[in-house]
Amino acid sequence: MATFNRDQLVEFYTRMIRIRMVEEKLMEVFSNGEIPGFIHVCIGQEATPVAVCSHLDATDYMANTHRGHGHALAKGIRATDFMAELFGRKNGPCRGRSGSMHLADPDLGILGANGIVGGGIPIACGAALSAKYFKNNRVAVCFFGEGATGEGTFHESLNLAAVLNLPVVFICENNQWAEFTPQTVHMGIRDVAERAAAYGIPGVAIPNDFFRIHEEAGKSIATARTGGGPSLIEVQSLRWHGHFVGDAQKYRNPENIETAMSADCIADFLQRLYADNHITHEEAEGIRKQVQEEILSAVEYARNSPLPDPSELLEELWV
Ligand SMILES: Cc1ncc(C[n+]2csc(CCOP(=O)(O)OP(=O)(O)O)c2C)c(N)n1
Repeated sequence: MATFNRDQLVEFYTRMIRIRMVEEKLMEVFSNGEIPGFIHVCIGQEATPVAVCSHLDATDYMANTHRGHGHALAKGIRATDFMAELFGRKNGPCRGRSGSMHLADPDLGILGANGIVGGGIPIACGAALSAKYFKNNRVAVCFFGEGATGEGTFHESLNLAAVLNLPVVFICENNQWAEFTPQTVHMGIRDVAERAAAYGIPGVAIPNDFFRIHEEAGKSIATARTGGGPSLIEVQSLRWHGHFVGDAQKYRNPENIETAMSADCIADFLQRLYADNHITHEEAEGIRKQVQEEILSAVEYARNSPLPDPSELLEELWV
């Protein structure tokens, strides 16, 4: 922590708490029927997108998953644009067509969330290949779950990234559940990071701790940017909520949920800030209130935004 000043630490906290509070609000408005489609929240996993994306520029690339709200917010999407898109409104970055699971914003390097498990991994490699070809100093990061690492696309992508020495960092957010299946049932190893060895690239498994993630992501991204090639970082956590909002989790032991919620990456981060006198309880509460107001006004903005006109449906459709 010694390497960070107070303003940086406050900014990291603000970004993490923004993700959490956006998702808490989304759970509410989704349950009211205000948002179409499905939503998958990343509550309990906020440290990863914030720590990783703090090393990226807007011109760097990011591909992510169906559990992608945190990644998009961490990569820099504004709360108003984000909400407009999730509410299916015309002024969202995808003109209301993406919803939660396919949110993209190329101006911010957000190549797209993906409803296809593992679908973002080769897309990140493609972006990294373009960065290498054009020598523009950009890197690509790719977020995915441990379930995605059983897909062929994960293995093909890591192999290709390794042999082409691409500037890409693979970030596995291992929350130990793939829909309704625990990791122990579909995988013969505990640390996904071991899979990196099969492709001759570095792989590391770390806990859901902001400072550790920041450190590892910093090293991997710097290596990728300076021509050192790809690497894999696995962050081990435990999913707090159901697979999607509305999932009653009948398949899951309540003790497993309690264990998940007892390890909170944001609370841990804040405790360390308190312990080192970087922030007071009042200041932290002030940040929460400020973020809450920002989110409430983003929701109002989205509610008051226009719906797309059905006559535009086939515009920008390429087949
Ligand atoms: C190619 C593909 N296979 C199966 C599914 C169904 N599916 C949706 S999410 C999911 C589990 C994903 O688990 P993981 O990759 O660990 O991500 P998490 O949901 O835990 O973030 C599955 C199997 C899908 N959407 N796409």
